[in-house]
Amino acid sequence: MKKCLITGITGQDGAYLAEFLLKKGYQVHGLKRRSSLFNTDRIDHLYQDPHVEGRNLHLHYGDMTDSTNLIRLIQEIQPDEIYNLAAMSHVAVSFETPEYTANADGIGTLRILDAVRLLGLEKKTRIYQASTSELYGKVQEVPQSETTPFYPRSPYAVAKMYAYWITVNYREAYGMYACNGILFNHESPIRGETFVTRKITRAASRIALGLQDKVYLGNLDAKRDWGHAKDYVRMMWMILQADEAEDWVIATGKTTTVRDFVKMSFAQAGIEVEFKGEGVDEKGTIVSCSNPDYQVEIGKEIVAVDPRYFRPTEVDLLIGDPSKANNKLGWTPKYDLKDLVEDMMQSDLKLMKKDTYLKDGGYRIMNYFE
Ligand code: NDP
Ligand code: GDR
Repeated sequence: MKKCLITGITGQDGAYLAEFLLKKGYQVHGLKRRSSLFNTDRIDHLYQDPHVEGRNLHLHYGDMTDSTNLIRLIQEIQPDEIYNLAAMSHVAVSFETPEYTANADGIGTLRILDAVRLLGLEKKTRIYQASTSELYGKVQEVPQSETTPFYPRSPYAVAKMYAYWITVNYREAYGMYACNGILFNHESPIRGETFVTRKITRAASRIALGLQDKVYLGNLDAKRDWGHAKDYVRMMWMILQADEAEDWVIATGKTTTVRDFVKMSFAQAGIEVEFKGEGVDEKGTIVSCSNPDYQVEIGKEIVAVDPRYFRPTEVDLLIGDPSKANNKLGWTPKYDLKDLVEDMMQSDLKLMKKDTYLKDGGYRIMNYFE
């Protein structure tokens, strides 16, 4: 039985990857942080009672900023594969916490690589590093591939750039099987609520259900290559099964503006939204609603721009070229953007409906929409 360690198992990708690897028959070990509240929502359905013999999911307390913890865990587990997914992954927040982001996302990766080397596991343990399309930053070339130069535009991207190169360096210096997956944005119903896609699908659901009036967004012109997280975690595993350790771009090859993502999301609820105005004065209003379940007001302004969501330096356009992964590993995504939006909207409409029951029952509902 193969053993793997997933850092960031409580995050979006960690949860899907854990499920995927358990189905493949792996013994899965996950690193979770101590938190004052339960933080395992995304993997609770995979939980196995620790009193039961022969379980395959094991959670360990730890942190990417704690070398001794990582060394001890890797020594105990002796993993065949490590998926290093843990990171302070929010680009805007990295401008607020640059030093911590460098420590967790940059030096954290070094800690994993060096633990494997120190423990003499260079020939046994394969390492996947969660690299990102944010490395491309300011547009140098379109579409972006494995050979496109990097130009990071945030403390997050700069930290991930260190992580990218230290992974390449340990591969070349010590012959380790260590790979970067340069993944473009991937989303899902369990995407963190403060990333733009989930913020939009939650808001569209809440507005349709009469729980929220409006959503404030930042740069509506930003273009992203959005895929489904389920397709991308499959590729993480495929990367570590390849004969040679290499770096790979994973993307859909299509790009869409934030504005169009808003329209597509509302359309899933039968609501047509039109945008008018320029820059910070741009507004989105409801033009029509074909779904009798939703009592929305035609002409109501439901999207506005709030400059506080603008970033000091922005990444305007991301569009990936996944040809290498298509040709060499046979990877193609199963979900397109329409499927993704449908999946997220169906899930959020169901989830937000719970709040209507709470509201009707007199309970105060959460009203924090960062
Ligand atoms: P999430 O933000 O959903 O999850 C991040 C995970 O890292 C969580 O489990 C979080 O724990 C954990 N974590 C954060 N800081 C630490 C720390 N100091 N020590 C230990 N664990 C920590 O991210 P995603 O699942 O979306 O992304 C996974 C990885 O892939 C990240 O490295 C991200 O930067 C990268 N990436 C993501 C892309 C995307 O579009 N989703 C695209 C390209 C790269 P907790 O739950 O306690 O907060
Ligand atoms: P990104 O994702 O920065 O690409 O990083 P995010 O969803 O945060 O932003 C995408 C684009 O939308 C614009 N935007 C807004 N973003 C947020 N969060 N909130 C808003 O209100 C808003 N309005 C407009 C942003 O300016 C940006 O242009 C994600 C993360 O998962 C990273 O960890 C990962 O490395 C990259 O994707 C690939």
